Amino acid sequence: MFVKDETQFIQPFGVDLDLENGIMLDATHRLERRASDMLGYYQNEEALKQLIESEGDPLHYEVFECPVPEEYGHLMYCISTLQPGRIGDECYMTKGHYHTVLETSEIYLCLKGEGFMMMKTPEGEWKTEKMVKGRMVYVPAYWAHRSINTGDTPLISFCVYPGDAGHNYGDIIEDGFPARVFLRDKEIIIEEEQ
Ligand code: PAN
Ligand code: ZN
Repeated sequence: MFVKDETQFIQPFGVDLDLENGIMLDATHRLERRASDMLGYYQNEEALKQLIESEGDPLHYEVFECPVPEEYGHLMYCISTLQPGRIGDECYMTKGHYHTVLETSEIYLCLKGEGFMMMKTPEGEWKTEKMVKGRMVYVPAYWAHRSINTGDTPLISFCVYPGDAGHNYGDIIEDGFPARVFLRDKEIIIEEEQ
């Protein structure tokens, strides 16, 4: 048999995407992150708590996925839709993560909206890449990544990464990223942490 142990044999399939609204129509998994899931991530925690109280814990971002074996050789893919808004004057962002298997990369194709991909290495080097409709960002192996929405519409991306990559959120909860993105007087400001 030509099939190896570490990689399941599955049937080919197709998936319909609503590119306008950032929805994967046949998605079997929809991961939802609300404002309360973001406690501890923003600089102005008080502003986040106020938002949760006054707006009833609004949706922050969602990820649509189809099940593919989480194994070497397969490719995970998803649509990630990040709402627009500010906590204080810090732009809405995803939690961000390293891949558990650090030597795995990811492609983000931006379908709508605008913002940044914030990336950092375990040694603290950091880099931002502009995300805008039609632009692709390559997140190389070893780089933690977080999307940030600087616009006033949802930031929608299609992502592809190795099936065995996994997600490590713990290191970001502990150390954060070296820089944050703010919108002040309509100007985007990328500020390094002290
Ligand atoms: C993406 C992200 C998605 C949500 O699918 O998981 O945009 O962001 P957080 O994982 O930071 O909450 C990806 O990078 N997968 O590897
Ligand atoms: Zn990733």
